[in-house]
Amino acid sequence: MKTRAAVAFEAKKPLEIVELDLEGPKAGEVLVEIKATGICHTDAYTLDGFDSEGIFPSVLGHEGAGIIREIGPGVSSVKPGDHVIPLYTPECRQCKSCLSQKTNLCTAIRATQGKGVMPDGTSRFSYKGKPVYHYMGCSTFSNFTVLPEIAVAKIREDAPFDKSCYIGCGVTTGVGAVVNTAKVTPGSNVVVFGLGGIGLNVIQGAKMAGADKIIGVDINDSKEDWGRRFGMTEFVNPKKITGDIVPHLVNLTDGGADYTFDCTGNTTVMRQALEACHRGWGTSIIIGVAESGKEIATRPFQLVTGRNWRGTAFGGARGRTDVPKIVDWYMNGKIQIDPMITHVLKLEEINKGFDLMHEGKSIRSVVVY
Ligand code: NAD
Ligand code: AHE
Ligand code: ZN
Repeated sequence: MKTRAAVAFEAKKPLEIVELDLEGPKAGEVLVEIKATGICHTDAYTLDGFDSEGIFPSVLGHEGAGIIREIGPGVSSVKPGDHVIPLYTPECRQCKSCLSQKTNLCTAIRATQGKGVMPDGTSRFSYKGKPVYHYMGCSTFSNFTVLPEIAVAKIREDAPFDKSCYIGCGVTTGVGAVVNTAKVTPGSNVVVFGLGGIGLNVIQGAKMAGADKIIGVDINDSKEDWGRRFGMTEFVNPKKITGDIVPHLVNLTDGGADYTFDCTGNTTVMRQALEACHRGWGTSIIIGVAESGKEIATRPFQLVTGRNWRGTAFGGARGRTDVPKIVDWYMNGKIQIDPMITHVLKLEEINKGFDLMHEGKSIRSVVVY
């Protein structure tokens, strides 16, 4: 079949809207009609050539929602007509990682996913007879996409696609980092670095978890109002304070934060986030994805004296199990999504979504097919 898609032909070039050929689902795979997709900073990072797994030409996008239109042989957990959210972190429930119950990082198809192909080693997308690669196993910047059955979460049918797509990455990552990874306890002091599409969800997760102080840190002053809307109690612009941000935050939190979250992808910020943690128990969670080749550093003494440094992917969520619950949280009003979707675009306008993100003018842009 044919599908309209925004293709990344080369790094650092705008996406091009073209008609691709799409092969139907093979055994264990499903064809999904994508109804809406968010644009996450990770898409921009890959398009900008910062991803060590970046492959071109490819169909980016990993924050979508849609409807199953066809199933391949052997598929039993979903059927045509089901509403689904594609999962870049699948849940096979059979691999060592899934069975361990210690991580959400299913390994069933991770190797082929990182190479831009389906589990059989081939791409379903092509353009003028040449393969176009998948991205993060999702490729939601295409109106139709093929996914392994283990990489879709079936969700309730009354959830609007143009909002629920955000649960495919940003919402789950931010809220999940708080509740699944950090397990923030009531009364905690929390510092969130980077108040974008992820950081604001960390803030709303921290508020939900009953955190006391929720301090937001961003170099863009316009993010202060955004943070306060979701529960931030104090705002710090590191460019506007005198001296170093770390002692400033340590002072604000009576000796250091119980939990800090990096939602910037900047390795200098990651160090600040760790060092702003309380001696003896503070935990810093890395969410941001750093550019290829970048490394983190700190004095080992920071860890010797009891600070913990951890990371999280997809908020520690087990997709097929947890995503439908997060959709319920949204539908029941436990978490907010609507105000964070600042821009709704047509596929033809997708590059504008990247520009708005880089200019700091959007929280989330959503493309509706
Ligand atoms: P975004 O562009 O919406 O937000 C980033 C925010 O960080 C902006 O508000 C920006 O002003 C702020 N910022 C940038 N540099 C800063 C600095 N030095 N100090 C303080 N604030 C700074 O991006 P997003 O979609 O929220 O994504 C944030 C990060 O999370 C990205 O690195 C993205 O790749 C990553 N991410 C990781 C996961 C995961 O599973 N681990 C999932 C989604 C996104
Ligand atoms: N491909 C990169 C790593 C990118 C990365 O860490 N991705 C996160 C999700 S970001 C979503 O917006 C993730 O899920 N990581 C775990 C995994 O298995 O990829 C690189 O450095 O090569
Ligand atoms: Zn993402």
